[in-house]
Amino acid sequence: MTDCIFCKIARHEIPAKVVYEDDDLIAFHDIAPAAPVHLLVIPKQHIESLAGVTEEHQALLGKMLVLAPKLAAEFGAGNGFKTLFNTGKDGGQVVFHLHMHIIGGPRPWSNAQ
Ligand code: DGP
Repeated sequence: MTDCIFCKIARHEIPAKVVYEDDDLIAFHDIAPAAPVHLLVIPKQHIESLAGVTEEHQALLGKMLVLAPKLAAEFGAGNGFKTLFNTGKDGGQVVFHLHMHIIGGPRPWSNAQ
């Protein structure tokens, strides 16, 4: 999906503050952070949302989850963080490329996200 903003970030066609990258995943700072630490982890492969995953994506999703505590600790949220997948319009999803939010860091910050 060439018009997808996160696909463009994954292809380095538009800038992002990238914090991690491998063959399958890329992680970068959220443009509108909801907490001192707010990272997004996305698969490079275009998957619309968690509602679009199948058994073939199990390893990819596991890889995203295993990465979360490592990035959280590295970027200052080692004392606690939330992982969040907004899924679908009613789930508050705005960008329709699967992404995992990592939100945390020293309080106070709002739980609204
Ligand atoms: P949501 O689809 O509601 O789960 O959240 C999408 C998130 O993506 C939102 O927190 C803002 C972030 N975002 C949207 N566009 C960009 C962008 O171009 N660059 C970066 N770094 N983040 C973005």
